[in-house]
Amino acid sequence: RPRVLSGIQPTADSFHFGNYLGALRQWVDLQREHQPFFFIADLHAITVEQDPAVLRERTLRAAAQLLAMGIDPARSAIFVQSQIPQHAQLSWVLQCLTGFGEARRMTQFKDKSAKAGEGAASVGLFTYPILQAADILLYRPHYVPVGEDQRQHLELTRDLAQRFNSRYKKTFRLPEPYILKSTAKITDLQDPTSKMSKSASSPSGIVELLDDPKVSAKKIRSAVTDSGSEVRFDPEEKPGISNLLTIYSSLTDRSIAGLEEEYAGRGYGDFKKDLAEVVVEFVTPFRDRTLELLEDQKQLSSVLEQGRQVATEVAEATLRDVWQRVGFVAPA
Ligand code: AQP
Repeated sequence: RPRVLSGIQPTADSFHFGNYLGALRQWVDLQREHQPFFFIADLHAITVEQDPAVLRERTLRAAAQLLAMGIDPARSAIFVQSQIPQHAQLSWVLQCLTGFGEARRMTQFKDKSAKAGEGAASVGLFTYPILQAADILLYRPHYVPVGEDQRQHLELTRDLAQRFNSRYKKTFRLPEPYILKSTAKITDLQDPTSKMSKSASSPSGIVELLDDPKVSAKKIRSAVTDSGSEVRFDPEEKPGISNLLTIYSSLTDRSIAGLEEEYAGRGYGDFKKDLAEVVVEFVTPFRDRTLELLEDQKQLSSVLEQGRQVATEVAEATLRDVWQRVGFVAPA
């Protein structure tokens, strides 16, 4: 079975609709016919300051949410990145293959460091995409399911894999991004030309899966819409309505054309009211299930331990090849 790998940062109390529709839903679907490795990216989380107790808590909440959305530990290895030391070790080798200018071109770093203010961004935030390349290449996956914002990092990953392979010996598979066009960029409910993002969106622009469902419904009902009154998919002219149509369509598996037809002549109010109900129906059981899973920390730890063991086996084998190819002397 082809391998897939992806990760998510434990940097909020809850995943949001961008994370879920852009990436996590594909994780769930892909596990049927692939061999998945899914990790909680706590090493990435500390590229910006984190409270240690909160980080620990959020890591477990992330694991519970993954299980609640249908990641099955019998099919997928779910693990915590910091428990596999090979990620940081491979990252060092890849950093030594990355040009400074090449790293500086990463747009996510440019955006985030600009926000942090002159000189305030950490070196970790700068080298983040290289750690991400290591996360991926260690497991030699075929596909990496992510949102559109990760495409450039995936390209860097492929470049580094190719560079290592040609400088030393073919070691890494060149992974393909797996980006679903329809949900590649879920946008902010209040600013529908920007992506929904935990660090950039205002509270009313972002729907969190673990929020009180009533609050989420209200956010949908007060989402910014566009001029006119026609429910029509047109991301250029109607970014707000198009984003809501995307969310509606992917939560219900109904086609956008079918939804346009259903709401023809009915105006935005009806449409948003119905979508708010769809959202409530989705998040309510998800939230209950997550909270239930969080009650049983023993079970969560055992899922993560099982994942750690599977991941370690693969990561150790890859790193052994890398160390040998780079020219490091093996211990006697
Ligand atoms: N708005 C989005 N639309 C589609 N996909 C998205 N992803 C994130 N936002 C959207 C995808 O979610 C996965 C997890 O990404 P992450 O752990 O890097 O989460 P994140 O980037 O921390 O989420 P945010 O909200 O985007 O955080 P900030 O604001 O800190 O950058 C990835 O596959 C990502 O593509």
